[in-house]
Amino acid sequence: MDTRIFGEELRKLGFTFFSGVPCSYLKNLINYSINEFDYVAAANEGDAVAIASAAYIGGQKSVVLMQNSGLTNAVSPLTSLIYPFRIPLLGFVSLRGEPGVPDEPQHELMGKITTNLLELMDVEWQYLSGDLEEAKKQLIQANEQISRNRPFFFVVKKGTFDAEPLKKQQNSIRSNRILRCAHKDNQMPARHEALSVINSVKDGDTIQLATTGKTGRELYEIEDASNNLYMVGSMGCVSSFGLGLALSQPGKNIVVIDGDGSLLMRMGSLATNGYYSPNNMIHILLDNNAHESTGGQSTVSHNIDFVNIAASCGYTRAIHVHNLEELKTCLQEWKKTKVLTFLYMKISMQSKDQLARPSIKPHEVKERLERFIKNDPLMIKEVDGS
Ligand SMILES: Cc1ncc(C[n+]2csc(CCOP(=O)(O)OP(=O)(O)O)c2C)c(N)n1
Repeated sequence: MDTRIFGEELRKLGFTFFSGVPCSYLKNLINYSINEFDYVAAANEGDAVAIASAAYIGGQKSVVLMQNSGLTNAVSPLTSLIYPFRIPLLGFVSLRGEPGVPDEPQHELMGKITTNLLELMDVEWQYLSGDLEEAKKQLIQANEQISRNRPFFFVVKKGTFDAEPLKKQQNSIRSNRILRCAHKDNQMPARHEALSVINSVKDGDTIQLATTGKTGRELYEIEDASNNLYMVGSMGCVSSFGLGLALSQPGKNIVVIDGDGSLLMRMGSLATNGYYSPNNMIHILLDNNAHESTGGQSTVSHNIDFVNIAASCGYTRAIHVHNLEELKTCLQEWKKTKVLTFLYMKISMQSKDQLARPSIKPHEVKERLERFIKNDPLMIKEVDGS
């Protein structure tokens, strides 16, 4: 079918934000998205789901594009981000390895299980018709599903889209401007002390995103606020989620609070964040060299120079903070200077024995955050306590 006409149908239905990883079967639709829409080139398909999910919460109807082999990379955020938070993404997943169609051996199994996998993940799907008029009708059905807050994926067979040449892409070269490495002893505060400082600096335009595990639980205990989001699942996706929110909500200050285990799980996200460089995002890594939330098992972060890695990925500022006072100063500076900033802090491994878990459900956290973003009067009531 004509890729441009199909793309314009997507626009008419309000889909404006795209993220994904290319596949040759989807090449023409991906080229069109890059040429005509806001498109974020993710390092992997799971990051794309997190980026697009946040852009949706930020007010842009969002689309993810991926090869079916990449669906496996996206299983964690599809099952533990968009499902519990009820985020309605529109997806296009190619069907490499379609049974009966000759293809490479690495696609054979995935070709057989793609649609089953979507069903297992409670994602409604259809094969996308190659007939434009039929496909337009399918899009309308998909959009109805999205408006009911449910995700919908199209499975795309070979040759569905007509050729769409990629226009010349404007590549941005980002370079680090401020790099401050460790130069004195670290204070090694507890995580909750660092979180209390971060929380004390927030203002009415701040959105705080806390990574999976005890980081979210401790932030919740310090203060459960409408402008907080606790990732709970989709470990490693918090900064990709921050990127999607920062790009879709440039007027908000996005504070991403990460852990070493989480960041190591999806370190490709640093490259994507650095490339798109949203000025309104600060990424704070609290490194206790451990998966503390699951029993304190060591990570492999002991050897990693995260500050230099963030700098070389294009974070404008990458700073090692040695103590809580520096943490506060750097956060305040970021609010004034507003450039993509990475703060690294070593923390000790200690937390309360009886740590609460958010009693508010993930989808309620999302709905509350959406109201905060839209500055809904209902929200103002919640903040007032009235
Ligand atoms: C994909 C995935 N793998 C494993 C887990 C289990 N898990 C939850 S929190 C956590 C540890 C996170 O480590 P880190 O980011 O360093 O934070 P810390 O617990 O030290 O605060 C793990 C392994 C998970 N939720 N998701």
